[in-house]
Amino acid sequence: MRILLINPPELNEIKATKSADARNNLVPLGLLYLASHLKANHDVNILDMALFKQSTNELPGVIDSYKPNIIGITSVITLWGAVLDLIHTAKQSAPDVVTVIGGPNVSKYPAETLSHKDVDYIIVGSGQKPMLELCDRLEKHERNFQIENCYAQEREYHSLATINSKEYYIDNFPFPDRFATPYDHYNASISPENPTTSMITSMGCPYKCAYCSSRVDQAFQLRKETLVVDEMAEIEQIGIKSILFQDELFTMKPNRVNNICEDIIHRGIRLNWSVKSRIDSIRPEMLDIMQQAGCSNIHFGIESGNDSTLRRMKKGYDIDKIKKTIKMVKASGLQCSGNFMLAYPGEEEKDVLNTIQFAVTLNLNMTHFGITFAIPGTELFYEGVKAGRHSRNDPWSEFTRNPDKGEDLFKIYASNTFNSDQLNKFLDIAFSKNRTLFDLNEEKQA
Ligand code: B12
Ligand code: SF4
Repeated sequence: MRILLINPPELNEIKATKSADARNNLVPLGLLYLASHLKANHDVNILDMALFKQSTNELPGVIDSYKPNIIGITSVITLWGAVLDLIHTAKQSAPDVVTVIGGPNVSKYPAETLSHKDVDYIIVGSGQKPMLELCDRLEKHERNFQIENCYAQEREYHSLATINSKEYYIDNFPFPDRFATPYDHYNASISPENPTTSMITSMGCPYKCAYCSSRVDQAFQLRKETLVVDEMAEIEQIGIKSILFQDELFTMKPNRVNNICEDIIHRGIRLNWSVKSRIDSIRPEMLDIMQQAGCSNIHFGIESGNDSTLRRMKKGYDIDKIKKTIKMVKASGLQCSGNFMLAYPGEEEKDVLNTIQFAVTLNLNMTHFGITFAIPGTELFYEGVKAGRHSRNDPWSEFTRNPDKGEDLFKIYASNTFNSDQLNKFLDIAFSKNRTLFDLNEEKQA
């Protein structure tokens, strides 16, 4: 079978932040994982429309020349409108093509997703195993089958019981196929050298922050340390210079961090890399060896400058801890960057401004701000439903059936205290007072 995997364009994206346009070009890692697994039995092509800033009307040309039997599209919540556009366009230009949607956005609302008749299948959770089985069965012209974690148009839904079973552990599958897209086109401003690729050493997160979909979507799994370093060696051989580790929490287990770093040093791997971390999971003894092994930056989900908000978020740390950790990391010579959420439910204007000012005082190498929105399935989302904060009972259900393309997400933001003008003003202030991706990009180009 010929399978076309698509990373949707960010053209009609609903923006929860200002810096979406200044984003870097990052590899669609989930699709690279799928490609390496599927290509054992099938011919696979990835169309990275985000990288090449392509529009939906360029899809028929690609379908004409590649003639795929199956089109698989990845989805995040803010690109749902673009995903549906692609699906409709695909079916219009090739009515026999089988369409499959996967990725973080499809798990919560299978019925709503399949209310779009052009969607033939959806796959929830890790896609490698069910997608391969689906493609194999379709190749044999089978029609009546049940595949775990795969929902079909106009059929009974299957149980999701195995979504997080051991079978879906990432180490059971081949490394991502980094030649499936033009690896030398990907870059990140935070990387000292490009090209940059992404990698994961774990999936999911054991913490329980109220707004985060990680614990809802994915059981926590750690990869084997030696395989992590094997993959890094492969990346270095390709000629890639930097890695962004996309794990939610690279630094959670100090021993593991130490073992990985020692192995990197021992094997003489010379790559730059950066990680994401929690404020309370950094141990001083990690910082030296991480730097020796090539780490240049730690990105923290700091989120707020208010203790009361941090408590409502269930972050498990306070402002004092944030200050101490940032000071410690900076003193080690590593760069620090941070993420902040504005307009968390319960916040008044002074709290939002306080978070912005707090970010200024931390003087990070890069800061990023977004307006809080309630991702389906999270505690914050259910709190909002209970408190009647959303204009409808479950706005995402309606959104999945009928996304309002071109409009912004403000009407379904988590807080109902501020209007869109106020929220935009907060973003303007936050981005103008802090060093953001825009500044980093400008500095790199200069
Ligand atoms: C890197 C990243 C980004 C990058 C994306 C760049 C890129 N090309 O990957 C950037 C910085 C642009 C980004 C932006 C945003 N992100 Co983001 N991001 C991530 C992050 C940290 C890593 C993604 C990753 O590589 N995962 C590892 C791979 C292996 O897993 P995967 O992508 O899920 O793929 C597997 C399965 O989902 C499935 N699958 C995926 N696609 C498909 C397709 C088919 C056909 C099939 C069958 C299966 C399948 O199989 C894959 C292999 O097992 C995740 C958190 C995480 N650790 O996963 C958040 C995450 C995906 N992001 C999230 C969000 C909310 C956003 C933003 C909306 C934030 C914002 N407020 O602006 C924007 C969306 C804009 C956009 N255009 O994507 C949420 C998604 C929630 C949701 N339900 O949609 C996540 C899960 C974080 C979280 N815990 O809340 N993000
Ligand atoms: S916000 Fe970060 S630490 Fe909290 S649950 Fe999500 S990934 Fe884990």
